[in-house]
Amino acid sequence: MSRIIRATVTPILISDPPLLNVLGVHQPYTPRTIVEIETDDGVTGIGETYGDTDYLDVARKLADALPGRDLTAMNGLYALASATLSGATDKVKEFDPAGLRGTRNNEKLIRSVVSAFEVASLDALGKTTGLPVHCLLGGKVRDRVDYSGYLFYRWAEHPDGEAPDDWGAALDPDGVVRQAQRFADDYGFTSFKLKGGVFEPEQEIAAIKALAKAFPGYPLRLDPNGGWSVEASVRVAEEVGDLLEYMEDPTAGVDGMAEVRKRTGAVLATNMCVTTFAEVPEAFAKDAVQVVLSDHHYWGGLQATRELAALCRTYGVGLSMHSNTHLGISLAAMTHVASVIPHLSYACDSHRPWQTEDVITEPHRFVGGALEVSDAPGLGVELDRDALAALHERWLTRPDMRDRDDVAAMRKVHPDWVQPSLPRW
Ligand code: GKR
Ligand code: MG
Repeated sequence: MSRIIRATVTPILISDPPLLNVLGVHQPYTPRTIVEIETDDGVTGIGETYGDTDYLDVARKLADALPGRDLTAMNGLYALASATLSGATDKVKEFDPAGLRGTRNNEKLIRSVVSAFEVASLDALGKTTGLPVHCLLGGKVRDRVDYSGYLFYRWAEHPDGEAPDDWGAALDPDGVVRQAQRFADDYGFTSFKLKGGVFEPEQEIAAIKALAKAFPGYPLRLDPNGGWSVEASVRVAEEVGDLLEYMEDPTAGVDGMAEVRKRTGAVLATNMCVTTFAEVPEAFAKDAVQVVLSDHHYWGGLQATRELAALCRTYGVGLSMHSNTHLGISLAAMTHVASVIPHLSYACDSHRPWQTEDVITEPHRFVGGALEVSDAPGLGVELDRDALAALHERWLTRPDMRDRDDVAAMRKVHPDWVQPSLPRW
């Protein structure tokens, strides 16, 4: 039995384009946490999760508690992390400053941290046994995992010119179609999700119509992060419902979602009103969501994602996959878990094409809009230590970017900007 001799937590800042959403705009750098777990066999496993200060604090405490434990004791990680947190419960109210991922509570914070340690443990266990992570999860049911091209309204550059890229602006239907075309040309995506909630619904309806015209038959999704009232959601469903494979969080809250469903019959997906196990019963009973977007980070890891999948399957609810700004370790974990869940029948989301940096030696490349599922031991990716050191150095020198704050970033351009209360429209 392998024992953990050391766990290391490294905070990093990765560059991020000025992507717009209902709350504001992404900052030029966004925090992530990289976890390494070393065993007495001389093996190191790696994991990745959110990097905002509250996550980092819990991750550091959990890392300190790990040496001496059995590598396979992954089911005990949540209890261990909870124990390290006791007494600090007030602090975590603020743990999701972006406010785009639903409930904020201790459980979700702990699960988000635990996920990186579970993934690192599985990576180490896979390297120890010579088995890929998907085998440790019962074996893949597909060799390739489809991803959707994740389109964003965006500015050409950040106000201070930091973290530049060559994508240009996308602020109208033509810009969105141009962006989708580049995604299709470069990565072969055959479905698209547009992050909405940025402009009035009518403008976003026009963008969806333009996408449908430019890419006939492609599955499309629109996600305003709960930015619309029930009335606005019904209007959007009437206008473009038949062009969308699902509407993602058109409105905030289970009751609003249930009403939109009742009035339109539209397929509704969420990564906002069902993000913890406690939220499942009410939402399913009210028929508020027909597709849950899993996310192994905040659901608590790869095994927890399978538990969610079983619940959804039991209640006839579909499963898709949510993403947030992330790098290749998370993408590898997402791909392994997506490969083992038979009824994950939608293309997964990934922000990864927006990131120009990575902490793995061979960053993934989407081909035909998909990634091959690796059969190499563990996750099948290697840590690039030079890159990790450089991104950590940035974290050290930029304390102003250590917590994601889309509202503050927007205020740099629009000084009067305050966090919009939802619904915006
Ligand atoms: O990156 O701006 C963003 C997204 O809005 C992200 O924060 C969301 O959590 O991608 C997410 C979503 O699907 O809601
Ligand atoms: Mg969403």
